[in-house]
Amino acid sequence: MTSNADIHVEQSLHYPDTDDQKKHRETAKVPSHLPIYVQGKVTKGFGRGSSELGIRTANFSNSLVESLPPQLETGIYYCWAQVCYDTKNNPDLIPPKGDKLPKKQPEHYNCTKVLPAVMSVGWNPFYNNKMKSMETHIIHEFEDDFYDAVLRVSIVGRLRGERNYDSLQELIDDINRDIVNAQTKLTDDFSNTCYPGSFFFRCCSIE
Ligand code: ADP
Ligand code: RBF
Ligand code: MG
Repeated sequence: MTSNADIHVEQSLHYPDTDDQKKHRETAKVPSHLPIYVQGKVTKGFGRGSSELGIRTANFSNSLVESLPPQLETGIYYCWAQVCYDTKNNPDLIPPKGDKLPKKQPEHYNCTKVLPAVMSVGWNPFYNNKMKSMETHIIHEFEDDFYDAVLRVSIVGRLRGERNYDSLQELIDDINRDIVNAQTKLTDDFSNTCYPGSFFFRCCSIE
């Protein structure tokens, strides 16, 4: 069993570079403050991801967003993500079945494998939001919602800044391009150094 002592903590972390990361940082051209590791509970937003965009995004709490390091500028990022389901205190949460759940698990939790993701950090200029948000779309089909589960994200690299659009379709098209670009970026050597076992647990392997 793996320790789950810190699983509830809402936090962002920056670990020193591993030797592997040092080696690949030059070619990947990611800024020195990345990757940033963030974990926190999945909270409710405006529900627009599913109702308007058809692209759901798991939102972090306002307090977690307020505690982000200032170096993390607003924009769109490619990431690694993992969802952890508290099977003891939140039995209504239904973890995905099959090979998305590695066999070795921490006590009282079911954690998915580490999955590719895209993230938006900012004020969503298209919607002119009043609060800054941090929203992650995991590039995986989930059968069920996972509000209240713990989401862990390793923010690997920035794709672009936030934009405004003349139509909803242009926003959707850009997000779909981000998803394709993220999938390509996440195959590079640096990205592959950004899911260390210390954050995601050793039990979870890449998809
Ligand atoms: P909200 O505004 O409440 O965040 P969304 O319409 O963006 O609502 O839907 C987000 C919710 O959908 C997440 O909190 C999660 O429970 C669920 N969900 C299902 N599949 C995914 C996915 N692939 N990526 C992110 N969230 C997902
Ligand atoms: N909102 C914007 O207003 N402008 C953007 O450029 C933008 N890019 C996004 C890119 C990705 C990959 C994702 C997941 C979201 C993006 N959003 C953007 C946020 C989007 O408006 C938000 O997810 C929905 O409002 C649902 O909360
Ligand atoms: Mg959302």
